[in-house]
Amino acid sequence: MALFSKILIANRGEIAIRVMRACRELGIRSVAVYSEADRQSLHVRYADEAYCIGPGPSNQSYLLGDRIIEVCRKTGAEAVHPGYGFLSENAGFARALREAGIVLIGPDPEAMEIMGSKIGAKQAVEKFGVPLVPGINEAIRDTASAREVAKKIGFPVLVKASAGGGGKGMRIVEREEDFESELQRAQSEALSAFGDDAVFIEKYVSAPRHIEFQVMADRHGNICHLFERECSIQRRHQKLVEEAPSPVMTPELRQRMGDAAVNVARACNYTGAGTVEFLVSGSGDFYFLEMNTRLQVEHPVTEMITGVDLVKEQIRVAAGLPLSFSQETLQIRGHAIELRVCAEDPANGFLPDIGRITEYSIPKGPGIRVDDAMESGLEIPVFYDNMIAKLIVWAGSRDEAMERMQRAIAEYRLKGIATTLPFGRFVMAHEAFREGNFDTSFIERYFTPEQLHLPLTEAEEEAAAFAAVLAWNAETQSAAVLPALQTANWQQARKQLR
Ligand code: MV4
Repeated sequence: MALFSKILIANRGEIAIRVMRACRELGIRSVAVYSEADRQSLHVRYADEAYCIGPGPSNQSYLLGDRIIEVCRKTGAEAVHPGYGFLSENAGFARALREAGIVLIGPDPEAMEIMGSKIGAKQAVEKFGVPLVPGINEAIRDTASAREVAKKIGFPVLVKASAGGGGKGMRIVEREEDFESELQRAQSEALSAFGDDAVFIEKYVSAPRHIEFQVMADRHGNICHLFERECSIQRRHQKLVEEAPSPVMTPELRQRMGDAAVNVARACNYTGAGTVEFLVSGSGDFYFLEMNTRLQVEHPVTEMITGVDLVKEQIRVAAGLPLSFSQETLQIRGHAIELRVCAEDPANGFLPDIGRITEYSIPKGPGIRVDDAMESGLEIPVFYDNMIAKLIVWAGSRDEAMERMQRAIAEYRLKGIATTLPFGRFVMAHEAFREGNFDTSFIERYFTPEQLHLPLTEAEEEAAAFAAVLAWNAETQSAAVLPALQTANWQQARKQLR
């Protein structure tokens, strides 16, 4: 069976380039779409052809499915890769593509719909024996009987919007007497945020870990999991550091959670790459939370430990080929950590920062991968999310991976805006992180802006100085200055160039 000859990438930034790189290696031509704000963007230049689809705001460009389908028709693209965000989990878009005879590189709209409703998802997976947080798996209609259930499972309980996800539309209810008012508030919030007032309740699991499993399924009945990612370092449901494998996983727990993840995929006839999210309590119990029916931002850590190119695999599966691996052939090798480099200021409540990047050069060397779409002089458009790059490291062990991440952060040169790089440095140096002893409350519990100013270690200082020399050299276009700096005192070079 042949793969596609042309794929349209309905996204921008680093993920668009990530997908186009896979296309290039597979001999598939890539079509970019872009907004007026992205004329200068690298994904436009990386693609074989590129078409402007509208003004900067997403709802006038990247979210316009009809316009994207029009570009497919015009260019003869046979398939669409939606990346993450934008239209990636939009069942209506998946249906429109199907009707237009264009392949979506992703699951069927039916699977997106089941998992798009948290209540529908819980009902579907329950039949497959997947563990769920104790609660009500249907929309609450009668407040009085819901209150009785809440009493039975015990306060605090969590009221969640069925149409929500990623923490949107969640309310903790600590005391029985607040139940009715909190429930009403949750319903009206859900209605205004999602146009759907369906809410359900769960027992509140305090200070859980967030561990998710990568799954992949083909159209021949094969479903595999590609192990877990630990994603507990989050702030307001925004992940900042992810790693694979999880430092608390045991082979026995991995087996049970992996089986559950495969069953979640089975429950919705899933095809392609997906992620099954679990909460893991302090006592090691795990519960299905939700399934994300797309490729995730943090997919590279899984690629690094398994050696599987998830985007190529998605493309193969979408073209009707079977998975190129089986559960038995998959193995975990080493350890990978990802840091999201976002344009926000950890010293100032992680407030988004905007502006132009005046200096930019990325770390290099063994075990380092940077997925970005950035160069010096580029401005970060205000319309989209503020992730500039993903810094991913791989090493043979978790300890070595943390040390490699520290070197990589030190070598990363990014000036003009505030980023989460110093925050990553804080995490890598923190004892609780180093020991693997943390949960979703890590940032709340341990982070204060003062801790961004830990003095540089000797190793960090040297790595930064070397990167500064290279960057300066590249900028002045003069290799002749390098020997001069090599003979000069390093202390001098550091002072001059940092
Ligand atoms: C929970 C929970 C505790 N108990 N459900 C947040 C995102 C959404 N996917 C579900 N979330 C949670 N659901 C019960 N029954 C705590 C969270 C939660 C959380 C989950 C994963 C990662 C970070 C989190 C941060 C705060 C709360």
